[in-house]
Amino acid sequence: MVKARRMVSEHLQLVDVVVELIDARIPAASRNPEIGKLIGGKPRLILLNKADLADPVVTRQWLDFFQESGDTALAVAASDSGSLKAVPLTVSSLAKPALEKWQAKRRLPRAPRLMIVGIPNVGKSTLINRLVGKKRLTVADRPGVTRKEQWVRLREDLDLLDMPGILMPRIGDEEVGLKLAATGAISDAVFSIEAVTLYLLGRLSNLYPGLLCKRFQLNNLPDDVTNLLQEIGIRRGALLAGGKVDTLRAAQQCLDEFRDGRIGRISLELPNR
Ligand SMILES: Nc1nc2c(ncn2[C@@H]2O[C@H](COP(=O)(O)OP(=O)(O)OP(=O)(O)O)[C@@H](O)[C@H]2O)c(=O)[nH]1
Ligand SMILES: [Mg+2]
Repeated sequence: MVKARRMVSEHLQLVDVVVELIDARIPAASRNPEIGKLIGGKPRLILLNKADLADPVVTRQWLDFFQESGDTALAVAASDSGSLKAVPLTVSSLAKPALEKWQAKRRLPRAPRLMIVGIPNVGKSTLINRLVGKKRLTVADRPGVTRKEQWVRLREDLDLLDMPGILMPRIGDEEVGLKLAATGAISDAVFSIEAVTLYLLGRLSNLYPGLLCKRFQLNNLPDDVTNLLQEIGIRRGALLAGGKVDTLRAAQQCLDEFRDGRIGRISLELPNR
């Protein structure tokens, strides 16, 4: 992590704009609290990625929140090129002051340079692949796949530096850790699958009870999450010999359905809460 941080600060001087990729479902937990300090006065574009999986109403609230804080933010789905249309233009406009300074000094124009930073599994490689227009980097549904940085000529008017999945948020707060585990940003080995799913079910019971009932065909929600997981296990046929619910299998199933967006478009965090 220290090495990754050093890499960011060493490359920072090479770029005009930092694109901070965060997860639209957990915009606070998926940010590194030190990012501001790390990039200093460098212009920054915040991309709320995986917006296709997040609650559009809540994403709108987050965009307003960032705008009110003086940040430039866009909601995107790196997997969908159409949603990325505004990115190059926004990067160029953020890079403009730096490029004007450059041109005044050297009398030569140059393309804006950008760097993407974000936590593991947030979609950095997917974003680059889409921007470049063809598959070039390994994308995997597993944190920590990218190991080495590399330059990518995105197009004539944009140069991009790919960085490894670098900035982990501080997981001193257990709830932050559980949110990151639920969305797949940290390895399933850190928290038990059951603990993550029970946390998730608690959150969904509060925020999206209707979606839960619909997905798992429940008339009403059981009064606690352990019972809810039992119900889900029965409905999904996650049973042990003898008919008892296999809670691990039920939990994994439920988590997979959440991560794939099958329960619905869900945001686990609201601004200012
Ligand atoms: N639904 C959805 N899935 C996405 C989106 N962006 C990325 N993914 C998926 O998220 C997973 C991780 O994407 P990567 O691009 O490998 O993430 P990364 O940030 O490069 O990950 P590391 O290299 O491990 O740090 C993959 O399964 C992608 O298909 C998105 O906008 N929407
Ligand atoms: Mg990657």
